[in-house]
Amino acid sequence: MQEAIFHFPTDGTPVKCEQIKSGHINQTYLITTDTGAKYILQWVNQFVFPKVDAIMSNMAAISSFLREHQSGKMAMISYIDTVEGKNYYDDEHGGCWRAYRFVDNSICLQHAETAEDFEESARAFGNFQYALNKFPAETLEETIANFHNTVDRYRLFREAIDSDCKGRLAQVAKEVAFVLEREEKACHLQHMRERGELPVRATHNDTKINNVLLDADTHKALCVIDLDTVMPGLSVHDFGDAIRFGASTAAEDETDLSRVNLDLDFFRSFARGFMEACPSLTENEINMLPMGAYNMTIECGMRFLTDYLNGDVYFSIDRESHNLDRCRTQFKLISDMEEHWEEMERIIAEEHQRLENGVCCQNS
Ligand code: GN1
Ligand code: MG
Repeated sequence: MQEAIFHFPTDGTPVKCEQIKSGHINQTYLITTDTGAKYILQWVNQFVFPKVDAIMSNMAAISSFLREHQSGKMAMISYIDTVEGKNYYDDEHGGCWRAYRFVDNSICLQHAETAEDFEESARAFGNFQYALNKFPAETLEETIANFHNTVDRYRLFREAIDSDCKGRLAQVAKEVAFVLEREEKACHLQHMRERGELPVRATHNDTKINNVLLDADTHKALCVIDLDTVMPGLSVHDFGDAIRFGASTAAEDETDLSRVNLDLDFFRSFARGFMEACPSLTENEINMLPMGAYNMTIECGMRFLTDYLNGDVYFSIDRESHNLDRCRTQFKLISDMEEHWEEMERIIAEEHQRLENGVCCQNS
């Protein structure tokens, strides 16, 4: 890391480096120089992201599109070129590094403390989605193949069950059955996508609240970050992943499952912010927002369980049962969603209606 930062042109000499503990894949550091300038330096996990060039070129295409088409609504992170003139530094020991200037006075929340903050993050992701409405999604590379293809996630899950390489299968029979029983509903959106019933768009695909930077004083969104998984996808997945993470009443790795529920007020706040900021959503997309939340939650739980069976090779862990704990919170959320399904649908319908009424009033 010390070697890596010196490949980037910084204002002053780097004197301090602190790790930012956020995210399960890459490693992120805050670097401060002797002049007080701050930078974010990131090590990219090439096991997860073997196509670093594809990530960087997707990002370049999106930034230039947004610069041209968006009237300065939201900033974009722009990476700094290395002193060698490349957009990342390859340390030749299997590590890729990139850097950007720290966004002044910004904060990144690990969970929303208020419904207002959550709604603001929804507006940020909704804006991002709307700004990319006319972007030719098919020109983006898939940085991770079949990332949110739930049918393929089931295939990988079954492979992990069949090989049971760590001998952990017997211990998770209940969780395995939970996933298998819900296959049809879990794959519903993928099937709609294949039938052309949902538009394939340029989407973010990792819409946790900690992927939005907020102004430290006003809590207004400044920009959306972590664009590694921007690729062709479904807007309902962007909605759903944010709900999965942000509308849960407990942390993703909470072990006391009685504390894990879907907060319906947060669900409403996010739906309001997202729909308001993204008027390009089609009727089908709006109707499928609850399904987006269901889909991302079961898929993510299945991914944690798959990784647990595979011996924790994908998500970083702090304890042996970490991925198992994470998968259990997702399944608890799913049970809660099943119980409140009609309410979730009603909230979306109400928020949609509210928006339509608002638009009518503005037009008349
Ligand atoms: C990973 O690293 P992070 O926290 O941004 C994962 C997401 C999961 C998330 C679960 C590339 O994101 O898909 O939803 O963990 N990212 C990748 O918290 O797999
Ligand atoms: Mg991420």
